[in-house]
Amino acid sequence: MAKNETGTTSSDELIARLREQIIELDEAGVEATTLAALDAGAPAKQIIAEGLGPGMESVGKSFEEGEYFVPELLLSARAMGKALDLLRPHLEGTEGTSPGTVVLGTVQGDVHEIGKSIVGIVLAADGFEVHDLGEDVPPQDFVRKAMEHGADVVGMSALISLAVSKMAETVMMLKESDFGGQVIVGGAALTHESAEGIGADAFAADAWEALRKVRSLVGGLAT
Ligand code: B1M
Repeated sequence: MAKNETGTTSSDELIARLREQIIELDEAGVEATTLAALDAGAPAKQIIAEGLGPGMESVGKSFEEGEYFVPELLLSARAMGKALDLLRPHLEGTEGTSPGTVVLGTVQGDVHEIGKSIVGIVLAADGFEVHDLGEDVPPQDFVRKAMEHGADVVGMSALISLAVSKMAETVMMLKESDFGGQVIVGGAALTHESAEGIGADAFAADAWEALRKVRSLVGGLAT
């Protein structure tokens, strides 16, 4: 790894290393490099968007190509989780009045929770009151929790194609209930078009777009 004139590794190089360490399933390396990247001044958002995220993308490709199997997916997810724990304090911190309440979860039949958790962390960092229901959440739980917390927005994530029909069912149940708020969806199984097709009010491709859209949905700082 190249070092600059002062003998330190640049944050860009550390982020590139992080991408490789996710692919190599090197959990200890991922933790050490995440800390080093933070020390080198890299923003947590950049570490996720340019290091960890692309690393996971590559792991997914290797899985598709039959080079990696479920145990490798689990190891990459564990390394990503450790890195997120280190990054969380650098994404959180807004004090004061909450701009709104969000109930969040991964839909029934889908256990992928990393992207959804990043969305939750980013929203909480902006001051939103976030109730994360976790993964594999049945439609009726989304409705019950949305009503219980008086949510302004329900956010749902789906990564596997088979879960999209459950998401559609959940959107329909929310719209037919007394929940008067809005619904945002995201995750690799969705597109702008399919989100519209299942009746969601908004779609976001990543956590930061989700933040802009949620702000806009609650009538705050629209983009
Ligand atoms: Co699985 N998996 N997996 N997996 N897994 C995918 C999703 C897959 C694309 C891999 C592949 O084939 N290329 C594929 C789905 C194919 C499909 O249906 N189209 C797949 C499969 C097939 C499976 C199993 C069926 C494998 C099996 O058992 N044979 C199984 C499914 C089980 C189930 O859910 N019922 C399975 C299991 C798993 C693990 C449990 C091993 C593990 C998850 C562990 C965990 O989450 N704790 C896992 C993993 C790690 C992956 C990949 C490699 C990585 C997912 C990830 O965390 N990405 C994934 C391949 C890939 O995505 N390229 C894959 C990083 C994360 C930051 O990105 O979640 O997309 P993502 O979130 C992004 C955006 O999508 C967006 O913001 C985030 C970034 O800012 N976003 C939102 C997400 N949610 C949002 C909500 C919003 C807005 C934006 O608003 C509310």
